[in-house]
Amino acid sequence: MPTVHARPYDFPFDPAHTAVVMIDMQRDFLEPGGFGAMLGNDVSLLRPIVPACVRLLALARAKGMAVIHTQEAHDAQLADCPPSKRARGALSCGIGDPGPLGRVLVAGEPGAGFVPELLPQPGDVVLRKPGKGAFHATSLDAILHAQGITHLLIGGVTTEVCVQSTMREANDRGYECLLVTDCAASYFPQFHAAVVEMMVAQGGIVGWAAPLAEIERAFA
Ligand code: C5J
Repeated sequence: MPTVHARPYDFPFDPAHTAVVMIDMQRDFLEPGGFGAMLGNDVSLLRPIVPACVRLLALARAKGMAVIHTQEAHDAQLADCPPSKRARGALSCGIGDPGPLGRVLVAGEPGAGFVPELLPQPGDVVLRKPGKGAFHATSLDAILHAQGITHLLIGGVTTEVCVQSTMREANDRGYECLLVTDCAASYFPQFHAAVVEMMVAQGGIVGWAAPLAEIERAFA
């Protein structure tokens, strides 16, 4: 069985029961003119992880692991967007408003789409989610159960928001989770680093963490 030399200790996993969960690698978070930029962030800080994410997805497909892409987006009527979420930040151009990448964070609009390097491929699961955690108001738990998935390799953006929320939700549901550290990023590098420490502290209270090279090495 492949075993990742991870923090806080080794992480063995069976690829047949493991999914790579790629969180919200959408234009709305990575490109100028999207939701992340509307919030005042320097979106260029997220792009450096794209090549590693491409490698992680290629490895997953080559080794028979399930691939799940999550997508934070709302329906056109914003019926699944709590008013509190829409109001947050008091943005002049916020969720549902027309922006340079189409209506902000709305499914089917250009901004809600994935960055071109990470487009879903046949066989991948695409999971739209209205919240930050990927288990909230979605069928993710049922999808994972149906496929016999017990272990998750998690990447995406942003580390301290949707990635962290999802990893905590997954941990509480009994999944063994490893955060792929160089496949996740934040607009705040110090938050990324802090989340990694939080996850692995106290004997891996939320899970494990390792860079992609250690996952590749586990298969070597
Ligand atoms: C945020 C996310 N940051 N995908 N979403 O609003 O982390």
